[in-house]
Amino acid sequence: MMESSRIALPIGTALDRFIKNNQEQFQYASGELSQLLRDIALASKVVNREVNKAGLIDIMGPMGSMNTAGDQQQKLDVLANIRFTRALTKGGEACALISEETESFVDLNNEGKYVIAIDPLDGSSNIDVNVSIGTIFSIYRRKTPVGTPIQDEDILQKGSEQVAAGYVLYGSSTMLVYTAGHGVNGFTYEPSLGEYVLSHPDMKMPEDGKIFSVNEGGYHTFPEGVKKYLSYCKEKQFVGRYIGSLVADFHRNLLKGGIYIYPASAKAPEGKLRLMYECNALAFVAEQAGGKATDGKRRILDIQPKSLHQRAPFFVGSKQMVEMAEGLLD
Ligand code: AHM
Ligand code: MG
Repeated sequence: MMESSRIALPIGTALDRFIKNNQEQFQYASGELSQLLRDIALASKVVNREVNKAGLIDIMGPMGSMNTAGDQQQKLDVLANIRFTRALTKGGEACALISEETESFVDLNNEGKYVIAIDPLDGSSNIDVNVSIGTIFSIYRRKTPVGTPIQDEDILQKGSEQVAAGYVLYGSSTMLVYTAGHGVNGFTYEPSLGEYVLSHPDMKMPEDGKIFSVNEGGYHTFPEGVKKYLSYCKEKQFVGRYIGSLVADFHRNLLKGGIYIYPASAKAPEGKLRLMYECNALAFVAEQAGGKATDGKRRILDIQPKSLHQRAPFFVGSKQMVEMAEGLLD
């Protein structure tokens, strides 16, 4: 049979149209995954509107409650969680949600075939100070038959089993970047149209780069290998850039070439970032763009999660930079 040749869609194509046109690239081309991506995009538009109003109305500041990781919840964290949960529940394609904001997974008690892991609003320390923040999402196919109780094997899947993943960056413009395992595409939100439009087709991370992004406040507690790598970056007079919003730091390095590091430390032996809803999605995007992601010893996507809120040291970015860092770790 003759292979049909795909015509690349032009810059400016609306996200909906792009998803529809690429539907048969999904492993299980049924339209449900496309609908899930559309639900996520829709919820992100609502969150974007709220993020943009944050300085104007009284939705800023701490809630006075803590999330499961012990962080103080911000009103916008909570709002974003509500928006995404509502959109994904209504759609019916997702049967379970794993979120940074809830202790155990949420069973949606439906016939959905997909499991979603989401950090609805990452970079909480930047919410109040008008600095970029993001949403991170991973989509998995459930393993056990629909109609039976959800099991650990549906929830605790390795990153390599993601069928799609991505992020939304609420920055100087709002962008949605995702992969379904066939490269990475970036869409910029056009507020007057209310649409995400293709602005960054087939994104590739530069093989090598000069930007290193790490919170050096904990330097004295970092493993020796990380200290050595940071010395190397400084000897080479690389550029230090750290926003403290994972999505924003990752996105800049994806475009310009760089490495983001959140290492293990004496204080946090497993690092800070959460494997299931922070690291895995960005590791998938990085690899699909030609980059690399490791915990220092293992490929992030190969780590078998044992719990929902498990943490992992995270080294992600341009392939050569990550390999160089890895080579110096014990
Ligand atoms: P959060 O989920 O509480 O927002 O924490 C995750 C964030 C990342 O966005 C960011 O890269 C990192 O924490 C910054 O941590 P630190 O302030 O320790 O540098
Ligand atoms: Mg987070």
